[in-house]
Amino acid sequence: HFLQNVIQHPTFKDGKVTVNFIQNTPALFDIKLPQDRTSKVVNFLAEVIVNGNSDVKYIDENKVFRNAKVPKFNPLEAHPKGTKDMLTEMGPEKFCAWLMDEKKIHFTDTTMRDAHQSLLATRMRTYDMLRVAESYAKNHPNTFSMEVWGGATFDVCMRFLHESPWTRLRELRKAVPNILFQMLLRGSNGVGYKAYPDNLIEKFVEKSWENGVDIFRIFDSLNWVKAMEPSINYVRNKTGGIAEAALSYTGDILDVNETKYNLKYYTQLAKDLENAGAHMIAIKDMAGLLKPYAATELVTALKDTVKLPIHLHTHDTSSLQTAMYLKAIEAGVDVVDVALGGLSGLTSQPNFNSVVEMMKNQPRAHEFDMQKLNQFSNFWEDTRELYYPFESGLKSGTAEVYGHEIPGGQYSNLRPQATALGLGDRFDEVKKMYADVNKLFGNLIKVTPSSKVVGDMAIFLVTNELTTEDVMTRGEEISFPDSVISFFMGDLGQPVGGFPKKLQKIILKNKKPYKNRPNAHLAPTDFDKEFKAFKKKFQKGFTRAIEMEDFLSYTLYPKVFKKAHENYKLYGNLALVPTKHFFYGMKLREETLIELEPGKTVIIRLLSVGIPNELGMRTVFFQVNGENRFVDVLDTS
Ligand code: 3PY
Ligand code: ZN
Repeated sequence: HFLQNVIQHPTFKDGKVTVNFIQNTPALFDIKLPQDRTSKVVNFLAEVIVNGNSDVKYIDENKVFRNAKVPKFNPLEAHPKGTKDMLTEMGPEKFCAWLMDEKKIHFTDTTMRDAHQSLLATRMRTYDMLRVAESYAKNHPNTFSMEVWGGATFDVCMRFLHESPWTRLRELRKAVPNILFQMLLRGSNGVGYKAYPDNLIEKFVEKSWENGVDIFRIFDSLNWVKAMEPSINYVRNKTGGIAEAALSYTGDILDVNETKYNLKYYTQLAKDLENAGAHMIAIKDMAGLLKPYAATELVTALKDTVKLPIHLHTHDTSSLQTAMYLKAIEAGVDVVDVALGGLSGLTSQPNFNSVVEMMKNQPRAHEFDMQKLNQFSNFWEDTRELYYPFESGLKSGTAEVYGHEIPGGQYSNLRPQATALGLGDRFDEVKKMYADVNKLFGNLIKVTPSSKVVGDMAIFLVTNELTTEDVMTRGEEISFPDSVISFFMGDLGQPVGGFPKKLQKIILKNKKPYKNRPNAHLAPTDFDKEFKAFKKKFQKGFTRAIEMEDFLSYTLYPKVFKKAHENYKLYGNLALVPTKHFFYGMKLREETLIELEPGKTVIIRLLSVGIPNELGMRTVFFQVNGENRFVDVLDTS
């Protein structure tokens, strides 16, 4: 807008600009923002039509999208009772006791969180989720839980989709009041990549519960119980929800040479988490390394060790994980994580629809209306097409995962990260280096954020043509990535068995590492003072009262929040724009329907796009609810 003021100014047009032009022309800063919601959204569409959505790096002009059909449901009928109602009635302890008594296998649907995080770089928009949420809740109220929040969705939602994660949660909760909602919480790292002050995590947990989260899957990227304990306590003390503590699985317990992450290690960890107050235990197999026969051993041993329900999570990167589920179900696991067919498999979770079929007519079968469940799979299969630029490129299952151990949620991110750095053709080397770095670092639990440290180091070494031997022999001369230095300082906590001492010295040079909780080094958030300052700074752009939730988004991701806020002021609530038009703009004579609020819909039709004038401006003509409108946009190509 500033630029538009400059190029439209008579002095500029007449070519009489002097060095003091900007300084002496306050009118340039008189930025007129469109005030009404319709103008804002029209401006956004015009921008994407002319310049594209900057998040979309490649467009297939011939792509034809199918219309994803929402399975039928009755909007006037009340929601059938589900697990959320049961938790409200029973409270967490009784609810967990009920679950352990259940003979049938239960299912968590990860479609709206981990599935798209792992297949589509977390780009699934609230718009598509809300299209089916109510229908799903009414058709399949016997689903144990839906994972809809946390992990990478929190920041990606603001960063790339220009949405508020809190609004997403609230809207979904309204559409699904009957089924438990689940989130992934990175313990002391919240939904971020570093440690945060304890009282900030406490507030975050409290607000997540208030806005709709019921089950908190809490993990630590190094399986450090000390880092999970506070979050377990916050869930117990500040919410009526379920504290599900996760043991992140790595290696292979059946390998006789495995001395670190063996069965004894995991059973002890589960015991420690039970003692720390967990209501449930999750086996978090983030890379899909748990093999079928290992699952028999692990689930049986955990069932013998703790008196809590066991919830199993995996990624089907190897394509073996349905077999693994079969073994785990036979061994008595209580709940398994699955994704609706159209967003399942590969780096995502095993196929919900097929696992239900696998169990049919068996003692632990759980009845689902398969025709309906398959319609939901089809909905996601069709909707997924809209996200084609974000597909990871993995075409089939790969046994390579047992070597590199890259988590499913990281895989779909690592390739674009490597491509952006010019390593697109060298992804094989990156994967191999990932395994080498893990070995160099002493064989870590690798899950966000420790997995990011390993990934950063792998990319760094490949980019700089270095090997792990070079690190050991001439590491003094190397400036390592910040995330790696911070990790060896102790900023993510202490790994199992400690840091390799010699390497730690090489990486830290003269810095002194520490061993206590990273949070002990952080000043608590001063909510009174900081929230006040935040309100003062940001209230102006909001059309509603600013909330603690906004402050939490800002505190976790200040830069991302600021940008999202600027964007909001310019374009309003972009979560309302249909996905096709959000990512790809509109074609001539195409129409889009935007429901600004229930009962207030605008129909926008693209009439024409002018050629650039001498200043590079293009005029985009629309018909908005029958009236002509035009918007001038600077063509930046
Ligand atoms: C996340 O932390 O986002 C994960 O999905 C870890 O597996
Ligand atoms: Zn996962």
